[in-house]
Amino acid sequence: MAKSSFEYVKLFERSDVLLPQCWPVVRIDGRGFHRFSDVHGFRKPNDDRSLGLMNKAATSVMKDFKDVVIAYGQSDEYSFVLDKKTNLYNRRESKILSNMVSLFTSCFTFHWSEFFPTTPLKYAPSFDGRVILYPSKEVLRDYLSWRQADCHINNLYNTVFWALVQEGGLTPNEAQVKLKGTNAGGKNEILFSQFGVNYNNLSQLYRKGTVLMKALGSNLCAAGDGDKPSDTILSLNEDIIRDDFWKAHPEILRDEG
Ligand code: DGT
Ligand code: MG
Ligand code: MG
Ligand code: MG
Repeated sequence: MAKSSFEYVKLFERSDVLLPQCWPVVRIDGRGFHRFSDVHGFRKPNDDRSLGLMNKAATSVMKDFKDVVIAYGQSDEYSFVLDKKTNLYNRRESKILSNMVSLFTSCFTFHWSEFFPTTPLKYAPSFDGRVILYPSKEVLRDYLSWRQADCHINNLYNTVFWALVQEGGLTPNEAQVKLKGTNAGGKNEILFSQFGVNYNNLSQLYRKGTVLMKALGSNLCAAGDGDKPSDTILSLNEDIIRDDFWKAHPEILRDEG
């Protein structure tokens, strides 16, 4: 068939093929979730319903996009690490990114009422997304460590902050002033001496975030429900900063050639 005289417009498109030999990481983050969490009455500092819904949406994304080798989530964000050799959409960045963000967002909305049965959605949530390429296992691990350290820092702050406000009777402003300049030890001390809370005994879900990985015949508890074993996604709340996790799962970032 002859080409139309309009075909030339395709020349205006640009290639956005991701570099080879690198691990693509897709990170999505809730847009304006400060407001979204307020409007929908999220519990402070952590709401198990929203964390559960985030994990559900991420699990769905991982089941659909089989080249995701590991995912890490906390708060309103999730990072999906694709296999270094992925050929998903011929490594076209905008195809990969837009499809993953779109599926995540629709799953978040689709499963909303399972996690928030008594809270109707008041407006349509959305997520931003970016792709970052990491050229080595070391930098990729540092990326994931950065996100998990962020989870810990924010969670410790939020846990003390809301204890001071909800149980200590301080105004948000007073709590902020009290915490200004305190280090981790200082915050732990306030939690322990004033509220009898040992931070290290709080749920790992809050302190460590969530790691999703493929089951690979493992008999650990699975997030899957009646799926083929190959489809089963494991949900863990482990430390991924130290070497132990990566020594136990060398297959995740296998790096031959
Ligand atoms: P953005 O990402 O630039 O569009 O703006 P935000 O507002 O989404 O900011 P971000 O992503 O830095 O921070 C996440 C917000 O989501 C933060 O204000 C706290 C809120 N959030 C996330 N998870 C929870 C939760 O479990 N409980 C409550 N109360 N809030 C949460
Ligand atoms: Mg953001
Ligand atoms: Mg956000
Ligand atoms: Mg965020």
